[in-house]
Amino acid sequence: MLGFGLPNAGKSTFLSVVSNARPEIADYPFTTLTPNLGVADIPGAGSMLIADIPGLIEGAAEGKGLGDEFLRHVERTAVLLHLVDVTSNDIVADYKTIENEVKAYSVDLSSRAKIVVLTKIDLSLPELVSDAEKALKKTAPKGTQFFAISSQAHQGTKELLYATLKVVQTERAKVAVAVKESEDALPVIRLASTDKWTVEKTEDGFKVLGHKIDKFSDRTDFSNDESVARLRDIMRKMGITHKLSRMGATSGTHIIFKKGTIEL
Ligand SMILES: Nc1nc2c(ncn2[C@@H]2O[C@H](COP(=O)(O)OP(=O)(O)OP(=O)(O)O)[C@@H](O)[C@H]2O)c(=O)[nH]1
Ligand SMILES: [Mg+2]
Repeated sequence: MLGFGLPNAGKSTFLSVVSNARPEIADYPFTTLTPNLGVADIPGAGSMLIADIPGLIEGAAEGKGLGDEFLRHVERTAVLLHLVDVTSNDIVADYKTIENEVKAYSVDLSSRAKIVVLTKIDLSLPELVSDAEKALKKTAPKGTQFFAISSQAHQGTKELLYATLKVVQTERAKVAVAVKESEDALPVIRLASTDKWTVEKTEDGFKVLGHKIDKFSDRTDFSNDESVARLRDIMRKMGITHKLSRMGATSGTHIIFKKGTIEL
């Protein structure tokens, strides 16, 4: 399971309360600079590996803040916990900011099981917590599970752990992807191979290959601006454009697909 959210949302505090990890916690953004891992033992139910990643901000997919590179840890987790600070002035905006950044990430995570967690409820009032939950329910996809917790007061944390483990176990059974035993014997779910892509620098530009992107590029009419614009959009959404820029491609650089070439 992996917890993500805006900086200061209470991710590391949650990890410290439910697992053996002792991450740094502080009342300012970007306390966590590299991911923290912990194991949560859930009496009578099992145990679960938990990852706490640095906070994401708007523009993370383009490298803002600490960027989205830590989201790669998401690729190995069955369940995502999106933590939202209930004391924020605009909870729905916070939620949307993070969801948009995750959407812009190179791997399609839309089908990954997700639980939304309101944090720090000891600092709020029950009716405000319930209002926040109602507002988020309108925005979140149907069927999303919601929890409200206070890590500091140990309120709701146990219930959240049990529910998360249940989803982890369901996903393990359901998801038809490779499952291997990791060193500590915790099952790890791998990224579906169809979403993977590679970028290779050649003499003429950059070659882009991958099951899904090949399908899109095969359907592209390379002589039609609109069709090429659509391909560019897909490249951006899959994170390929981001990778290309990091590798030194600039506007005008040739990007070579199986059946045609475009300029970045
Ligand atoms: N009152 C209260 N404060 C909390 C709770 N959870 C976290 N905090 C406080 O919120 C602040 C941020 O907590 P962190 O756990 O460091 O937040 P984070 O999401 O890991 O932040 P980054 O690593 O910067 O992304 C700290 O001052 C915590 O003490 C809670 O349940 N109740
Ligand atoms: Mg942290």
